[in-house]
Amino acid sequence: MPIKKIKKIGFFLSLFLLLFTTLLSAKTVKYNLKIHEKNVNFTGKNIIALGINNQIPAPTIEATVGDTLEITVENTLDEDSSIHWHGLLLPNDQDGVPYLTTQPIKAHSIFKYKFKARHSGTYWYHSHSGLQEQRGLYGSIVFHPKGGERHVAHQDHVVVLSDWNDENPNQVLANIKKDGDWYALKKDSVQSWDRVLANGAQAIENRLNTSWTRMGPMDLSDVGYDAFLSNGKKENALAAKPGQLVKLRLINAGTSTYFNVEFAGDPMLVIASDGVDIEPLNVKRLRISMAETYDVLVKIPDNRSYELRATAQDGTGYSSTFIGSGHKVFAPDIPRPNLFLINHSMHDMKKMDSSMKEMDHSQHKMMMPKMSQKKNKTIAYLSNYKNIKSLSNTSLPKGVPERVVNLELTGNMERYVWSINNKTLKEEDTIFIRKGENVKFILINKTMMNHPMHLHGHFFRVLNGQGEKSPLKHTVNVAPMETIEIEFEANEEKDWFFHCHNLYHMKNGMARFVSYEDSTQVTDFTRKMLTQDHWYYGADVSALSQMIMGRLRASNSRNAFVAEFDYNYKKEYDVDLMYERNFTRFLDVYVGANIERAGSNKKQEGTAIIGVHYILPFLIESDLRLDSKGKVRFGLGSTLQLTSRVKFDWVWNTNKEHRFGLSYEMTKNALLTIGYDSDFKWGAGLRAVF
Ligand SMILES: [Cu+2]
Repeated sequence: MPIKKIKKIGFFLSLFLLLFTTLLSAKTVKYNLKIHEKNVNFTGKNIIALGINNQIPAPTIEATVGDTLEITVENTLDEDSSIHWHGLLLPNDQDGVPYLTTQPIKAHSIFKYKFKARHSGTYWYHSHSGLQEQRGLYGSIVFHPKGGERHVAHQDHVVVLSDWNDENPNQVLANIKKDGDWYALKKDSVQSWDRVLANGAQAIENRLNTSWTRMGPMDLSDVGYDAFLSNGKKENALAAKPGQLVKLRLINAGTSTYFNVEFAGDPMLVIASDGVDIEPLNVKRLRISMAETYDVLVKIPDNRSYELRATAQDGTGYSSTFIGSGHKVFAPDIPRPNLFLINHSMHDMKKMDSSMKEMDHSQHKMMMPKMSQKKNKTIAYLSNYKNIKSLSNTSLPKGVPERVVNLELTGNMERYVWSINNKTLKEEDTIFIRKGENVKFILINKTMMNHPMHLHGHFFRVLNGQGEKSPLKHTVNVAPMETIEIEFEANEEKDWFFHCHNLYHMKNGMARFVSYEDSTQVTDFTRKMLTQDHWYYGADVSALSQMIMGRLRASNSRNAFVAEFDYNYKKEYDVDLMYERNFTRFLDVYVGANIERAGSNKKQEGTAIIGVHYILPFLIESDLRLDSKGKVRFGLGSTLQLTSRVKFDWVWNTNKEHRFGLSYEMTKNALLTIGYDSDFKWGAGLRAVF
């Protein structure tokens, strides 16, 4: 046989063998997941949570790239559920966003997901229905690369971080709807004036600056949690021998908590972000946003047990994993951040970063020979993306059309409504894109909170100054007042969810559909099911020695029905009934009626009223109203938080009416109050908020 022909046969034979072995090694991986109610006790109290296969977190889904996953999910709950595979590239109808991409898994029914593992890394899955994620429906995903892991370690574990509240999440949401600062007292993070003064001139200047620009004081989280968990426990132990290298796949499955992760031993080597390998970074403290994942390597130096501690960013608690054997070595305590000394302009955020100086870690090479790097530097605190570099060139295709979309992240803390370009999902639902173009999102955070923005079904590049090596991610945090640009290749089809991964922000409007423009699957029904605008109720009623007064309110994201009343024991009363429409963070317009019985003749009088509420600098609320008798009334009022439990309320108007009072919060629902009213004079009593 001529050599040429033998070569040819050899070529085809090896091609065939390659194909054959690939087919042989690519297998179908099956999982059965059963969603059910589960009794838990994280805090000493028995609570009914939600689990999968009797676990919180749910079982790890593990596969190798090329495998086909068949995951049967059985929903045993009395309500709908769903599973979203966070960070995975997969067919649109497997993405698990109920009504948008996949039908919800109805109560007491089964759904079979089937998709291929297309890329390696650490990902996770969670319910995308209601607030079920907060109740325990989350688990990890590990996809191994075909040829083995890039970084070989002696051990490989997932560490799923989460936040837990004994209170039902729907009640949590109802509370923060009443008052965005509802949990500040529980967290001991009330930003009262006594604390501002105690923090000195800089704190006073910050507060005056922010209130002049009509911003409320910022907090790092809205919810006060009862526990923080690593793999479903406050404390875990992982056995490891001295000298072992341990890979930890960190996943933040918290619904509204950022974690600062620190290891008690030498700095961690961060090797992947959101499932994608990066140029390794030595990091002492790592900030992980909701829904992000980071892979890190740690080394166990000796016969002791080293703590990996994940501290909630607001400093209200932590969970631990002790790795090794023997005596415990603790990670350092992270002091609670001083919110009074953080100024939130872009400029100052940068100053903060650079103040966390990079420290030289010269002994590092000796301690951990296998983990040493060319650049022998340790980042003291990795809290943003500027040092993260992709291993490969991530540039988008050249010479294709580019679409730029400006997205302002906006919100109204007073009403607890979150939005994009000042519109909730209900008010504006779709960002249209076209297949084949490069899409750039410019994310401009106009609020005092962080927003971890997540795009389904795509990896985007974070334009962090690393050029061709800009990292690929599926979730990017945008800090208060910060602007971040991301870009991606529009190479999918249909519709994908894009939203803030703070569950409470998403639920209150900070979300969009990113739709390929020829897609027809978003219907009126989709909109009806996904953009429900729930009504919330609140009451604030005082029973005082001289009068009874209060305010009842029913509201959704833009509308409110409000009743304000006072009544004294001379049977005089004054009632305002109003329908209020919200336009901007600062402006509401209302119409309604005033019913009054007062003065010497004690005759009841009714008038129609129309007016505006407008927020002035220093967060003073103004009220300008006209009644059907042609009378104009102008009023002002505000609340000053004097100490963490004492507040001072005042109102004044051009009818020569005024009222002021001091209230002491015994609990969030019950207050003692003392006050003066220009008509009804001094009195004291009880105030109830519910
Ligand atoms: Cu958010």
